[in-house]
Amino acid sequence: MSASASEPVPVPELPGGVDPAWLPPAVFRPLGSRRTLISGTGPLVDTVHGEVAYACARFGGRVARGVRAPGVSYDVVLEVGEGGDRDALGDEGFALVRAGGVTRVTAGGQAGLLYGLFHLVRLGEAAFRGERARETHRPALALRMLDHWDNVAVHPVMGQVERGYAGGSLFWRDGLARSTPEELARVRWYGRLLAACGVNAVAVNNVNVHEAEARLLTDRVGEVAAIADALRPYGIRTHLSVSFAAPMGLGGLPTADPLHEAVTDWWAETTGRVYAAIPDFGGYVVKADSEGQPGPFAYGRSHADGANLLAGALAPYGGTVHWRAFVYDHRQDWRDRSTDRARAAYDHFAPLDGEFAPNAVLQVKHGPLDFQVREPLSPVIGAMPGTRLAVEIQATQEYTGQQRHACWLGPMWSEALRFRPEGEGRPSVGELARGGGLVAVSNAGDDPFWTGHPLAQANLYTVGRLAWRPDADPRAVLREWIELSFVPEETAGPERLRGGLHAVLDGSWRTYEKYTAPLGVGFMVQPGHHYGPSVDGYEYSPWGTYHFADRDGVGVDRSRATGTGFAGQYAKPWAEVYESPGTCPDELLLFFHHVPYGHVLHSGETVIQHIYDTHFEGVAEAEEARRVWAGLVGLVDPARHARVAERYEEQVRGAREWRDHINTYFFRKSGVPDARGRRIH
Ligand code: GCW
Repeated sequence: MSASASEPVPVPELPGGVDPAWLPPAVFRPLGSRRTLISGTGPLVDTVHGEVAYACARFGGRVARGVRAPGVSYDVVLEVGEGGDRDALGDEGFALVRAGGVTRVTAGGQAGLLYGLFHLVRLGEAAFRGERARETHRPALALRMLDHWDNVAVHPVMGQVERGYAGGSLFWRDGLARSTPEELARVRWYGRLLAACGVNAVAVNNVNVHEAEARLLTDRVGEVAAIADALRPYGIRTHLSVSFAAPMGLGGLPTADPLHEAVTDWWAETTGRVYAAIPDFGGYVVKADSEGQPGPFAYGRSHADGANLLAGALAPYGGTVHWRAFVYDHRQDWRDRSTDRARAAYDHFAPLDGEFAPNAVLQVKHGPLDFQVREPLSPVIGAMPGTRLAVEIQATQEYTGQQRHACWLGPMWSEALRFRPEGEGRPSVGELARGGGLVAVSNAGDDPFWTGHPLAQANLYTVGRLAWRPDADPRAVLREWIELSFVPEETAGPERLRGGLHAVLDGSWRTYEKYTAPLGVGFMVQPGHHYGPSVDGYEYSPWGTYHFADRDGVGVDRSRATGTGFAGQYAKPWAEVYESPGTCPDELLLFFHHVPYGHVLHSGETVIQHIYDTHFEGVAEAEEARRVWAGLVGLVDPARHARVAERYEEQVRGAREWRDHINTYFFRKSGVPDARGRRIH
């Protein structure tokens, strides 16, 4: 499982041509040019030892393990603490202090030492200057997870990675687990990147479980074990998505009824075998009764019955089931105005509060619909105080430009995590997620830049850092990412480089919002692949995502008074804020209300003029970002620069297409001309 005690675990070699992302060797110079003493035992301490040895080999420093050599002084001490420290810091926390010329990281446990090491890397020279009063760091959320929607075999429609925009899977290739030394080194490198931003769990296969994925649970579990071996040195536990119907498909039982004894037994035995192969296995992720996946409804059982079945099988081993709340009717009749997809998760799950087992986590998408560029918070998150909740966000940019457009989602996720479902003075979403954690759908793949668009690496990094501290300032997180990835050492023009990167990324989410579907109404994308505009693409479809535009107005009436009643799923004050167009925030107006084009927003503009203005602005901002990026040539690694430059061409083209579709559509519907007389087609 791991190297024997006190042996450094070597840093994996980055396969040729692969971008080092936020761990270019130069970030290790400050640490690697000093003398470090490491004390503590265990596999993650061995990893830390390997990291420091790697840094020292490059930059001339020295590392010793265990006891201080007589007469030698150290600049850095990395130690796993004893007694009180352990309790106060938890396994993943650490304290940092600098006194008398020594920088000391005291961790509560092995994992804390790993996070303390990467904290020093982030601080760079600043970690080794002057004095520093003792500060403690502990993750706010115990579970910081990435879900991979990776198919084992290439799916005829979804390809190797469902909603993947970064090439193939890091774990699977054409039906098999990746297994060459180079491929496994890449998986380890992925684990290294994740540990450096604080992620500690990965689910390795798609929640839509096809035949090949299903068998990972049984006869193919060895392939999962090999991935787990590669991720373990970086403190990452491996999880598996499973099919609720596995007892039938794999076990040959006539039923998957969660209350049937044979089914319980099958899960217990199967889970025992998984743990025999992977002793620190994290648990299961389940998409049940959702978009065609099997689930407990077929047996007249509740989702608590379903989740508790798997929780029961995992409990003896300390595993967790992540049960997704993404349950809705995807065969809706668009003529049926009584059904509202936004209501579905709350309607299904809120009544089950308190019924889930202690090791069951309900995994809730942050918005009530589906990862649109703008949604209100899912009302489920404030409504289940007796349930462990995980908040699910989407790093893969399914609806936010598919990693062809630069769209840094930090501010959006931060807004969701800082939102207070019961108003001021009550807990934030970040606090409510303490029981379950933060889960992001990964945006990484086997692309040389990991994420297709090199700037999309910022999203992956931000996931980990916000999971560690949900109330962190997202811009500070972006700054960290920029410093590590682009300015690890004094380069020519670092200020211009920093400024340019902030200029193109800080506001990129709002830019994307401006040129796509307006005022929270969502979708308007091309069906199936979801890239590019198609205003009515989903309007007469069974998917429940409508905008109801006609000649008079647009938007979905979700008020209690006259609409679907969705606004009533919120606690006060939000139920009242969202209920009326007079108090509803502009950016969510069309999510909650159907209003005439002449409706005046809080901004003072009419809805129709807002649509025109934001679409022209959004394109101008995309063009400006392309120009700023072009000006950074020579300051950025040429391959990265070229890839991003190429993506900006597509972003500007795409933004113009969005602008022209949306503006023309609403001009034709409303007949209202642009007050500024610009050309609308
Ligand atoms: O956003 C939708 C995607 C599906 C995905 C589903 C889900 C994995 O279009 O591709 O399926 O959400 O979250 O389960």
